[in-house]
This record gives sequence, structure tokens and C-alpha cells, in this order.
Amino acid sequence: MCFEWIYTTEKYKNRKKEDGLVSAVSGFFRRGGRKMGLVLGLFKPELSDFQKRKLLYEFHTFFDLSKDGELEWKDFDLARQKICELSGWKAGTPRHVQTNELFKEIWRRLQDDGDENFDGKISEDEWIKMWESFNRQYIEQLQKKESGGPEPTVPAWLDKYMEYKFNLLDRTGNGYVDVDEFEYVMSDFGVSSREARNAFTIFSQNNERKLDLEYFKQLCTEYYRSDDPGALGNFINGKLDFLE
Ligand SMILES: [Ca+2]
Ligand SMILES: [Ca+2]
Ligand SMILES: [Ca+2]
Repeated sequence: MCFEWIYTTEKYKNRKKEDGLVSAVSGFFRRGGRKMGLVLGLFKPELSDFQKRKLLYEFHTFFDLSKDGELEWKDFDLARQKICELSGWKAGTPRHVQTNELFKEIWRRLQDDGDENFDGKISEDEWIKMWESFNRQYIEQLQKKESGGPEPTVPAWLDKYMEYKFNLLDRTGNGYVDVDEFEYVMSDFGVSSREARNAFTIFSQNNERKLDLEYFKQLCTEYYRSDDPGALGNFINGKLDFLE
């Protein structure tokens, strides 16, 4: 599956150069994009290199906003400022106050889960260890579900973080993220327009599936958990491959 996917992706890039985007994307779907769906893949307690690359991309692109290679309150303060500025929420307004509280809570809980040596920062290593422990918890939850237990959950801070990210993307606030909003916000994180638009076309299944909060969370969860290179959730951060 892995190599098949790499092959498809490389071929997809080359085709695009020759034939233009439309035929490349329709070719992708003809070759089985529709069948891929939300594939959970196989689960092992250790994270694969592919999973680590995805998680580190998330770390560097969306969490470490100060770009110093570590997570600390400053990064969440910058994220808080970013959404308030983009949304025009002025200091002292209820949305501004709520957003401050939200980011304090996300950081506090993330620190509880990830800051192993209590130095007030989360390093790359601590980040990966934290996700490895979430991966183990997830496997246990899946096993419990097999014997009639509840659906697996994500940590509460991660659920809140996904909601923040959705609200950041949904610039019009109508409950859906369209391709223009996706491109606009992703470009703010350094994602190229071409990659953002192509990624959107793939995970929206050629614009057949609307990106509402529920589908967004489903795709993000898959991004964090899946080891299947064909999973649609891999594209939710606007990146087309994790080979480099
Ligand atoms: Ca930082
Ligand atoms: Ca630390
Ligand atoms: Ca919208």
C-alpha cells in the first residue's frame, strides 16, 4: 500500500505537469481515490517514520509559531493573537476573553501530557513520546471497543485545538471551510496555494464532501493516528506527501 501510494503520488505530480490539474485529479480518483475513504490502517504501539513525519510537520508548522524548535506558552500566545487579529476580536470583548481562556487551557493540558522533564517547554522528543503514549491509549481503547466499550476518544485539549483550527479556517463563520478559505489560511502557515488547493480537492473527494466541523475532526484525527499513506486525513494540513 505504501509503495503503491508513493508511486501514485509521484505519477500524480508528473501527470499534473503534463496534463494540468483537472486531468491529474480526476485520474487520482479513477485510480481508486473513492475507495480509499477514511482508512484507519494497522496499529502498532510504536509510531512509524511516516507517522512521526506527520506529527513533526504539525509541530513545526502549526504549533511552534515562534519557530525556535520548542513549544511553550509563547507559541500559544501567538496562536491566540493570530485568531483574534484575523477575526477582528478586540481586547476586552467576550470572544477575546474566551479565546484567552481557551489557549491557556490547551497549553496547560498539553503541558500536563507532554512536558516530561517539567521545564515549561515541549521538545520534539517529548512531543513524539506524548503521541506514542496517545497511540498506546488508542490501541487499548480500540480493544475495549471490540468487547463492547465506547468509541475511542482524543484528549480534551486536542479536541479543543481541532475546533480552534476549524474556526481559524472558516473565515466566513458559516460552518463550512471552502477551498478559498483553506488556501488563504494555509498560506499564512507557509503552505503553497497549489499544495493547499490540491490537498483540498483530495480530502473533499473532488468537492463532493463538504468540510464541516465533524468531517474536519474526523480527518484531523486520522492525520494524527493513521499509518496508512492512502488515508484522506493525511491531506488535512495542506501537504501532499511526507516523503522528504
Ligand atoms: Ca516555540
Ligand atoms: Ca520539557
Ligand atoms: Ca466558510
